[in-house]
Amino acid sequence: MFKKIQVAAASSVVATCLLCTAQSAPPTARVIELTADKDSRYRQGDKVAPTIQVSPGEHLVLRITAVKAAQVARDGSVHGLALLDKDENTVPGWRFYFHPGIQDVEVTAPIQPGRYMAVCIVICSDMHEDMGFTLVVSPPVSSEKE
Ligand SMILES: [Cu+2]
Repeated sequence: MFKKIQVAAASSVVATCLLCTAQSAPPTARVIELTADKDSRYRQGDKVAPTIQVSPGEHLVLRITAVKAAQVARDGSVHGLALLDKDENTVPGWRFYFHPGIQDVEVTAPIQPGRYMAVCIVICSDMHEDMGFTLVVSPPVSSEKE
C-alpha cells in the first residue's frame, strides 16, 4: 500500500515536470530592437526615449545595442536597464547590465496593465538621470468590457 502511494507520487512529479517543459518551450517572442546610446539615451530607430506597447505577459526579446557614453561601471557595463512599476519598484526579472555591443535579453511583460518606466541603472554620464523609455502594458482590445 505504502509503495503504491510512493509510485503515484513519483509519477505525478513526472507529469508535472513534463508540463513544465511544455510550458517553457521557446515561445514566439517579439524582438524589440533598442540602442542604449553614447549620448545616454535609449533609442528605437530614430525615436528617443520611445514608448513601447506590449500585451500583459507578452514574451519579448530586447535586442540591445549598447554604445559607451562618458562613463563605464567598474564591471565594464556601459548602460543598464531596470523596469519600474508605478511605485518605482523594479519589476522582477527586469534588471540588466550591458557591455558594449549587441545583446539579447529575454523578458516577460508585466501582467498588470499600466505604464512602466525603464531606466538606465549605470551612471553612464551626467545625462544618465534622463535615460530611459516607457513600456505601456495594455490588455488586448477584444477583452475590453462593455
Ligand atoms: Cu546609461
